[in-house]
Amino acid sequence: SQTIYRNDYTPPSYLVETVELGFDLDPARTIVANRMTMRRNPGSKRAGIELHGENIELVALRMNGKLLGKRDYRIDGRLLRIPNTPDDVTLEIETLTAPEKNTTLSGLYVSNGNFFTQCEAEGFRSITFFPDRPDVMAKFTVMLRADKEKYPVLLSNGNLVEEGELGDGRHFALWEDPFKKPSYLFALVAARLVCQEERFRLKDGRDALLQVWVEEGNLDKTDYAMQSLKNSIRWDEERFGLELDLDRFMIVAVGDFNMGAMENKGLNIFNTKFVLANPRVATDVDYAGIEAVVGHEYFHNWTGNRVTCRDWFQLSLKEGLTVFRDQEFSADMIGTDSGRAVTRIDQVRTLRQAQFPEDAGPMAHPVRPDSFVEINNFYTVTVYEKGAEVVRMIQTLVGREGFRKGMDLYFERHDGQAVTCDDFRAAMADANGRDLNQFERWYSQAGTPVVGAVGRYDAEAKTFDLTLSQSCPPTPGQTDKLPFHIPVAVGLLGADGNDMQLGQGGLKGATAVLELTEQSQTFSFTGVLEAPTPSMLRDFSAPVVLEYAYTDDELLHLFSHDSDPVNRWEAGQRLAMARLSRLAGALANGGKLDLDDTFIDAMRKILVDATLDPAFREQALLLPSETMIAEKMGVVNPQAIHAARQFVRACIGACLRAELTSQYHANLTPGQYSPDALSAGRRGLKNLALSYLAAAPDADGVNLAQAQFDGADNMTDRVAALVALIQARADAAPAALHDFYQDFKNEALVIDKWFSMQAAAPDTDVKAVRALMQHSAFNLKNPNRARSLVFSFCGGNPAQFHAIDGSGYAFWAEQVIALDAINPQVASRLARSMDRWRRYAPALQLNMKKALQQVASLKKLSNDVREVVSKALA
Ligand code: HT7
Ligand code: ZN
Repeated sequence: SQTIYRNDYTPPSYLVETVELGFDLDPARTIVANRMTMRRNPGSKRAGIELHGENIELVALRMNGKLLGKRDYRIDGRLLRIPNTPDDVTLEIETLTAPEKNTTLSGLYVSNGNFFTQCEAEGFRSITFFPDRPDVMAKFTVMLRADKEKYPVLLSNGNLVEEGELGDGRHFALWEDPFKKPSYLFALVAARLVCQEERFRLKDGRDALLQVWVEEGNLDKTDYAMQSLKNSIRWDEERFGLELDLDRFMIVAVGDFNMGAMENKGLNIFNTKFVLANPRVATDVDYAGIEAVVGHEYFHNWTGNRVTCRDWFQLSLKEGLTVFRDQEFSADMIGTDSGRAVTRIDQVRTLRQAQFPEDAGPMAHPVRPDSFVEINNFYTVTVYEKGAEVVRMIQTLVGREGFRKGMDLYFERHDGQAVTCDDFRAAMADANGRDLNQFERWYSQAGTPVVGAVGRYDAEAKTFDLTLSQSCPPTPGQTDKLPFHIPVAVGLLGADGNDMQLGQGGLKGATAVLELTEQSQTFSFTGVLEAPTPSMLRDFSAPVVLEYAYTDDELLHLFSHDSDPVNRWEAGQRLAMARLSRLAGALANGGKLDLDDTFIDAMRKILVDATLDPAFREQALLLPSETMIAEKMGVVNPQAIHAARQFVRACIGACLRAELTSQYHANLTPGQYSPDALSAGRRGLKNLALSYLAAAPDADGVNLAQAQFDGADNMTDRVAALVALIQARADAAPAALHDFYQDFKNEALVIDKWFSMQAAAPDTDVKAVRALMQHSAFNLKNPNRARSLVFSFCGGNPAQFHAIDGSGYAFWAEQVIALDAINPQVASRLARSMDRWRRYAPALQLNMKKALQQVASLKKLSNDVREVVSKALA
C-alpha cells in the first residue's frame, strides 16, 4: 500500500470532453462500452494518457479508430498507460464486469436483484478505464440496455432523451447530462422500482419533475423524503439564491449501501434508512435524519457538483460546507430560537462524542489532510463535522450577510471548476475585505485546541479582564502547532442572571465575539458594575475545549440563567461530568458512591420549568455519554464508567420520581403522530423521563414502560419503551422483544433497530452477540445489518465490549477480518473502534494490542483496514 501526498498533486495529462457510455446490463456479465474524446491538457508536462481501472476485464481498446495491440499500451497494476499520444484523441474501450460478484458496494453492483452504482470516491474505475479523478470533468451520455421484465426502470444522470424496445425482451434508455461532471458523480440504476412523483414550481417559474423511487411496498413511506426535498429546494433558493439547474431530480432508495446517500448529479442514491418513513416504522430521530440527508445531498448540487474538488485532499471543501448548509437548513426548518439551539446542542454532542476522540487518536488528521493511503478512510467526522465548524466560524467572523457575499463570489469565480479549500477561503476573505490567512491553520493543523480562560474583576476600576490562552496537543506528524484564529463569543452575567451590556468599542451588546489569534491575549471589559459570571464560547463559537475554573455556584447560575441556551446546557453538562468522572474514579478504586442534592435540585428546576421548550429540557437533562466520560478520564475503566452513569440515572429516577412522572403525563402527544420539532421534543422529554423512572429501583417505571410499549401508536414511543425495558433488565423485556420482532419482521429498517437495541443491552456479552448473528435475519453482507449488531456492540456497549477476558476484542478481530473479505470500506469503519486503545487500563490494553496485531499480521488485508490498524499500532 502506498501513501499519497497532497503536495504531489499534478494536473491531469489529458482532459476528457465527452463520454458516451453503453451498458449491456447482466448480473453475471455486463459489457461496458466507453467512447471518450480527450484533449491534451496544456497545463500538464506528461506526454501520454493515463487511465485508472480496477477489477474489470479489458476486451478491446481503440485509439482514433485503430485497434491497439498489447504493445501499444501497458497495464501497470491499476493504471493503463498509452505513451506518446496525439493532442486530440478518441478512445473506445470495451470492458467486462460481473456486478453480482461485487460485494464491496462500490462501482456497479447488485442489491436485491437490482443494479446500482456508487462511484465516490474511486468506484468509477471499476466500471470502465477512465482518468478517475475529480479535476477531470466531462459531459456524459449514457445508453442503458437491460431485460425489460426484470429491470423495467432505467435511470441515469440528467435528462431522458429516448427510450424504447430492443425486440429481444430487452429495452433501452438514453440519458444525457447537460452539465460537465467528474466521474465520481456518475450513476445508473436498473431496477424494478416504483416512484412517488410531483411537479414542483421553481423560483424562476420552471417546473421540475421530482421523483422518489423505492421498491414496491414502500410507497407508503416516501412522503417525508419528498417533502424534505421540496423544502430543500425552496430553502436554497431563499437563503443562498441557488436554484435547481435540472428539469428532473431523482432520489432512489437502496437497501445495501456503504454510507448515508450519494449526490450523483440529478440521480441521488440513498440508503433506505434516509428515505423510508411513516409513523409505524420510523422514529423522530429517523425523520430528522431524512430531512438532514435529503437536504445535504440536494445542497451538494451546488456545493460539490457545480463547484467540485480539485483532488480528494480537498474533500472538506464540499463536505464541510455542505454539512454546514444542511445544519442551517434543519435549524431554519424548526424556525424558533430554542429549536435552533437544540440542533446546535446536538451538533456539539456529535463533535464531542466522535470528532474530539478522532482528533486525539491515531487517525487524527487536519480538515484538509496531507496524506492518505485509502481515501475512503477520510470520509470522517473531522472532514465533515469539524469541516462544518470551520465554515461556521467563518460565518461568525464575517457575519451572515458577509457569508452570503462570500458564497456569491465563490460561485461567480468557480462555477464549473474543480477547486481547493484555499479558493473557498479566498472568496470569503475577498468578498468581506477580511484577512483569513491565519485562519488557514484550521485546515492544516489537526487536533482540538484547548482554550484556557482566566478572569479578573477590578471592583474599583469596574473592569473585567479576561485572559485567553491557547494550545493544541501534538497529533501524528504534527508536534508543534501555531496559534489558531479562534472566535470566542462571550457574555457576562450579573448576579440577577441578566446579561450585562458590554460597553467597550466593538464589544457592544450582550455577546461579544473576541478574536483570539495569539498564544495568549487579554480582553478588557469596562463599565462592569459587579463581579460577572462569564459565559464563554457561546453557541459553541469554535470547536475547542474551554478550560475555566468554574465553581459549582457559577455553573448553577449559568444553568439557571444564561441567555445563551447552548451555554446553559453546557453548564449542566459540566456539573454532570464533574460528578460522573468523580464517581467513575471512585468505583474504579472501590470507593463509596453518593450524589449531592445540589445536582439533583438543579436537574429538578430545569425539568419542571414549563417556560422552557421540552426539547431543550430533554437536552439539559441528558447525561454525557459513556464515551464522553471516557475521554475525560486519565485511564479508562469502561465498567466503572457504566456503573457510575447508571448510578446517577437511578438516583435521578428515584429522587425526581414525582416530577418525572408528572412531566411524563404532561408531555403526552395524543392524536395523530407528527414529526414536527415541538411534538418530537415533547416525546423526547417524556421518553427521557420514562428512561430515568425505569432506571430507579422500584417497579413503577418498568410498569409505565410496559404500558407504553403495549399502547404505542408510533415507533418513537414503541422503541423508547422497549429500550427502557431492556436497559432496566425487566422481566418483560424478552417477551416484548419477541412481539416486536413478530410485528415488524418484514420491515428491514425496524429489524435493524431490533438488533441494535439488543447489541447495546447491559447483559449482552459476546456470546449473546454470536447467538444473534445466527438469527435468520442477520446478514453480515448488508452494511445496515452489520452496523445494527456488530458495530452497535463494539461501539455502543463499552462495558461488555471491553470485557476483562478480552473476548470482545477477539470478536472484533474476527469480524473485521470477515468483513474485509466482503466489503473493505465497512470493515475499516469497524476497525476504528480500537483507535483509543492506549487509554485503557493496562490489562485491557494488552488484549487490545494483541487483537490489533492479529489483524495487522494478515497478508491478505485491504488497504482500508491496513491503514487503520497500522496507524493504531504505530
Ligand atoms: N459524498 C457522499 C460520500 C459517499 C461515499 C464515499 C465513499 C464511499 C461510499 C460513499 N457513499 C457516499 C456522501 C455525502 O457526503 O453526501
Ligand atoms: Zn456530503
